[in-house]
Amino acid sequence: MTRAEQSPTAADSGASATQVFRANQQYHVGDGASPERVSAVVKALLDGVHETIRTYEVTYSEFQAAKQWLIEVGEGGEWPLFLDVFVEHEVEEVAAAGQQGSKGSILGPYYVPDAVKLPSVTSLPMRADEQGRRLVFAGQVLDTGGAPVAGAELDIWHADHEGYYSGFAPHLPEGNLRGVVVADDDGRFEISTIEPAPYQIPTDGPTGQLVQAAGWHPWRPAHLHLIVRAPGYRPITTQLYFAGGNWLDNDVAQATKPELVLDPQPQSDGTARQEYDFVLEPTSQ
Ligand code: MBD
Ligand code: FE
Repeated sequence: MTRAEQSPTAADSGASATQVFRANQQYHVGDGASPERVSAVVKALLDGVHETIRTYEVTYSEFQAAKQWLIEVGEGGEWPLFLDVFVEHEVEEVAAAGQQGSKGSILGPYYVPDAVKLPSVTSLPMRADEQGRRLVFAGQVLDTGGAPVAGAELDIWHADHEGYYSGFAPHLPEGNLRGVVVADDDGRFEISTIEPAPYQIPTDGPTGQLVQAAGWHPWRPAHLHLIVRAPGYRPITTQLYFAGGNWLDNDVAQATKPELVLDPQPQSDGTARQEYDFVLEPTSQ
């Protein structure tokens, strides 16, 4: 196969993102919110739509084109992609208000639960010829009082050297560059992997078409995803970026924060090393 034939399409990643979301989500339409809250939130959302239509004198053909686009986002399975790129950062900011411990960021559409469990000093699963600069990511998980969190889990996943995620690109082996690393009794970990490339929203699907039609760019800066968790602590979902990388200052998903930028230092063995500690906040009292 040529590289072009192997390249994942928007449909590959969109359909799998929707399947993964439906398999994992614990929420159901109609659960939880009171009629008063549903009414208030949905009315505010619709008020915004109506106001936009009046302000921009939106035409019938634009209205019908929008309807067509919305149908295609659903059929292409791109609602997780679209919502995580353009909306999730705001939900994360509201959720994080008043929380202590390490900074978080958005989950995104490419998390797959139940990755392989790995010891505290480990390499992520990768291909024999995996490309990219070698990265050693090491540190300690502490609580807000400064005590180590023994056995904390670092659920880590990231894109490869071309910006593709395993599970959402048919040419990649299942579980590639994904793992649940279990910290040692001092909360310490040392993870060997490769540096990912920036992520590009697929240009052949409806989200990419919108981005192009609006003259925006489709890029996220290179990033590692992590969920750091331990019983009795609030889990931290976060992303870590790389100093000097492209798109750091204009992430299409608006999910960067200064505290989340790494600067791995080149070592004599050719790897780059980064120390980073996580701080977890206790859930109760
Ligand atoms: C990603 O890799 C990602 O992390 C987010 C938040 C959205 C789209 C692709
Ligand atoms: Fe990502």
